[in-house]
Amino acid sequence: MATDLIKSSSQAQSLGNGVPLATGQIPSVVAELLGAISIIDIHTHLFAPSFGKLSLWGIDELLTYHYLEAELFRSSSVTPEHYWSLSKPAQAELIWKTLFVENTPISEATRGVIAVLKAFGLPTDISALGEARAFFQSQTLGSHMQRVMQLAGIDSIIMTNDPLDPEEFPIWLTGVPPHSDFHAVLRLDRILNTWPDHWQAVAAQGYAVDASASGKSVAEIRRFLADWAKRMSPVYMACSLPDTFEFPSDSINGLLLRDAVLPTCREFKLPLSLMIGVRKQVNPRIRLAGDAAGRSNLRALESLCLAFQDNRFLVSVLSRENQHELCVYARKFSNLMPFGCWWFLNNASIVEEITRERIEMLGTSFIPQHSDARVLEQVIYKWANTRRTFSPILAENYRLLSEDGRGVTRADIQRDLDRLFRSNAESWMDLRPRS
Ligand code: FIX
Ligand code: ZN
Repeated sequence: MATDLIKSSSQAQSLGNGVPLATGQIPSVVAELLGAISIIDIHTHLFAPSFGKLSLWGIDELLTYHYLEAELFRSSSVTPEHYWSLSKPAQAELIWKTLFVENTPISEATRGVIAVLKAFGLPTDISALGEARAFFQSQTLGSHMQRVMQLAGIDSIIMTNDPLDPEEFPIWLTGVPPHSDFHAVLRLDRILNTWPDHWQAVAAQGYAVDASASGKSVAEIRRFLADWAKRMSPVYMACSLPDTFEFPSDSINGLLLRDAVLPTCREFKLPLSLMIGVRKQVNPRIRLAGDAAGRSNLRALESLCLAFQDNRFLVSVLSRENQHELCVYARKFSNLMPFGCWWFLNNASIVEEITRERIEMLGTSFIPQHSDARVLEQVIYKWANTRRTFSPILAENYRLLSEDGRGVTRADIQRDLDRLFRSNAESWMDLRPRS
C-alpha cells in the first residue's frame, strides 16, 4: 500500500502531476483538464434512438425549443394561437426570422443555436437556415448522436421517463433495448402533483387505485412503482415540485411521498430527485414556455432529510433565493446532494454565483450542473457554456488555496473534476449498463 502510494506519487511526480503548479499555470491546467473530462449528464429530457420520434434532434427542433418560443412572443406580434397553428418548419422559420435575422441572437438560448451551427462548421449568418436543414437531414441518428456526445464531452445521458406519458409508456411495455449511453429515470410528476387527473391512467394499467388514493391505493401504487422500477431499471426516481410544496402534509402528495415513493426508493436503493420551485403554466397560452419559478419554503426539505435518513435526495431548486439555504441544508444532511443550476438559473451570471457559494460551502461534494437538454444537439452548447463559466471559478479557488499556503497539483485538479462531474453521480446512482 505505502509503496503503491510512493510509486503513484513518484509516477505523478515524474508526470509532473504531483508537482505544485505555479499560480499562473492553474487557469490553463484547469481549462485543459475540464475540457478533456467526459461528463455524466444527470438530468436531460433526451431519449435513446429506440424511442423513435420522442428523440428530438436537428435544426427545427433546436429553433422551436420552449426557451426560444418564450423569447419569440416577446419580439413578435404573432399570437400563441397562430403560432401553434403553424407547422414545425414554419414555426422554426418564424423563430429564425424574428430572433436571428430581425434581432441579434444575444440571449443564452439563441447564442446556443449559433454555437451548435459553428460546432458542425455550418454558417451562422442570417442565411444559414437552409444549409443547416440540409446538413441535419443528411445525418443518421446513430452516428450523429455519437458525434454530438463527443463534441459535448459527455459519455452518459440520463433521461426523464414518465410511466404515464401516453406516447412513452407503450414503448416501455413493448420493450426498450438497453443502450450503454442512456439511463432511465422514473419520473413521478403526474402521480405526486396531479393525482386527481392521472389516477385513472394508473388504474388503466391494472392497479386498483381510486381518486382519493384511499383503501389499498397506496399498496397498489407501491406495486405500480415496483413494476416500473423492474421494467426501467431507473438510476433514480424524480419529481418536480411546486414552490408551494410542503412536507409533511396531509395532501395526497404528502401521503404518496411518505407511504409509496420513499419506501420504494429504499427498497430499490434509488435516490429520489426533487426539483423544487416551479410554478406550472402561469401562462398556459405558451404551453411549455408558460412555466415560471417561485421561492419555496425549504423547511419541507429539512423535514424530509431528517425524517428519512435512509433515503437519499438529489435536489435542485429553481429560485435564485433558495440556493444559499440549499447549501446550508447540504451541510446538515449527507443524504442531500445538491445538483445543477436548473432552467432559468442556467445563465452564466447566476451559474457563477451559485457555483462560487457551493465551492465555498461544500468543497467538491456537489454536482455542479446538468444540461436539461430537450433536443440532442443542445448538450454541445450547454456543456461548453458550463465549462467556460466553471473553469475560472475553480481556478480562482485554487489560486486562493495556493495563496493560503498549499500548492495545487494537476493530480488534485483531476481528482476534483472527476468527483464533481463523475464520481459524485456514480456514488449516488448505479450507472452500469443494463443487460
Ligand atoms: O421539470 C423539469 O424537468 C424541467 O426541467 C422541465 O419541465 C422544463 O420544461 C425544462 O425544459 C427546463 O429546462
Ligand atoms: Zn428537466
